[in-house]
Amino acid sequence: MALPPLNDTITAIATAPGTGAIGVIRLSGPESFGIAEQLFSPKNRKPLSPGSVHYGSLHDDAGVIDEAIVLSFKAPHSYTAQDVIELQTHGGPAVLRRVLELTQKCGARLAKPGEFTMRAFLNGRIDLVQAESVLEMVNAQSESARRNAAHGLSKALTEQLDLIQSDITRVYGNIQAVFDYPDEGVEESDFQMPLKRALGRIDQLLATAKAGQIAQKGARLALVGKPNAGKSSLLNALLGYQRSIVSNTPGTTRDYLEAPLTINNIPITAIDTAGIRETEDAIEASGVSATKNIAAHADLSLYLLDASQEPSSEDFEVIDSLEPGRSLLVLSKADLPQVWQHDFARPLYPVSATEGQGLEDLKTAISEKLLGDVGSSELWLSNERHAQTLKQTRDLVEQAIHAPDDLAALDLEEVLRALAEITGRGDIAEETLEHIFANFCVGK
Ligand SMILES: Nc1nc2c(ncn2[C@@H]2O[C@H](COP(=O)(O)OP(=O)(O)OP(=O)(O)O)[C@@H](O)[C@H]2O)c(=O)[nH]1
Ligand SMILES: [Mg+2]
Repeated sequence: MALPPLNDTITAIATAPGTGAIGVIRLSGPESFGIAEQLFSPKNRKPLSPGSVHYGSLHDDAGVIDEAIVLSFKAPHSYTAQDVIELQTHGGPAVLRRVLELTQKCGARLAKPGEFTMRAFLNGRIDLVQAESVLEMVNAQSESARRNAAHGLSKALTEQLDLIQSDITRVYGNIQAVFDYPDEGVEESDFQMPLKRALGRIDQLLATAKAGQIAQKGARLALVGKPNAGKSSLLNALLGYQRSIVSNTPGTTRDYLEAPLTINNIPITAIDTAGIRETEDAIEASGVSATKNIAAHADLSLYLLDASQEPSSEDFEVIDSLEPGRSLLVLSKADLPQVWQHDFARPLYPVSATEGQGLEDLKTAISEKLLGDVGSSELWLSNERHAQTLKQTRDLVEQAIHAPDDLAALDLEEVLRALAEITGRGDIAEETLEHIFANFCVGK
């Protein structure tokens, strides 16, 4: 599959499907102005001039379709760096479809997903990291995801990558010089130091990858424990409303149940599960097996231990099987006297779902566990492609540090290629571009 052509005129509805107050049809390419002039009659009868707003009506042979406002942008001062027209109409699906049809009739081609942004990238107006940040911004559901996307758009990540690249380029150049003048040798300060600095920068970025992914995609939080431990009550307390049935009959929750919530700006899917126990009941048994599966795949599990009940051997067994990095121990019903003591060699968070005590501390612990110690850092690596490529880059830099000059040079060539692949400044496979832009919506 080849990339779509760059020099024809594309059209798409840029606003979300459904009914809205305003809808936007966007055109990009050499015929944009010509097409708009065929369809649009400005009230003041003046020709479209970039930088000004025109009010008037859109019409076909049969008459007026709708009132419209037209924005026009001349190349290269536009989103795509081509001539761009935005037609704003009322946001009804019928009017938008009709205008879209007419732009096609006048010669525009229906845009592919992300094609406007792809043009902006291929025309050199933005780099690939910025293009991907556009997608992140459109999809951002949480404040942290939005903040990350804004950093990407403002080139904060590109600037970090540039710093890494400049150290690598410098060392690569120094090695080349030694090939030409072998007697000189590469000084420590021209080899080890810049490479170690680059490695430090890469590691700093990679340390934020998990937090970035969670900000982008959200996290799955499983509430697990024995029957009656207070899982459904804790879910309801975190949500602030009654979502899950609570009763003092052990085994109340038999199937798992998901509910969305936000904790310290992190989008979270909380999952209430069936209490873990050996059971003869086939339905409950299948719920218990689902619970174990959910806990194994969740980003974080809260294991609840009832303050008013001695933990059982089953509790200890499950706790032993939990990864400390992906679980928190919760002392539930902390308003009741605690009838047992045990040192788990890790914190136990006391919480009362009925009284509300400990909930805020638990939320803080949840967000710290999910984000690691990078919660306060400015820039997170939120894109999986960037993280994967940067991981490979890291290994190559590490290898180069310990390699003789000729092999180090080969590693560093690879590093420079990988960095260019992230920003899209080097040769980049068409399939990679297709894959990236296929995730966009049409009109972006
Ligand atoms: N005093 C007190 N009682 C609680 C608290 N949380 C839950 N309970 C009580 O403990 C019982 C069990 O609560 P649930 O939330 O249904 O427990 P569960 O873990 O979901 O139980 P299953 O669904 O059966 O696995 C109910 O009678 C709750 O009212 C709490 O914080 N304090
Ligand atoms: Mg329950």
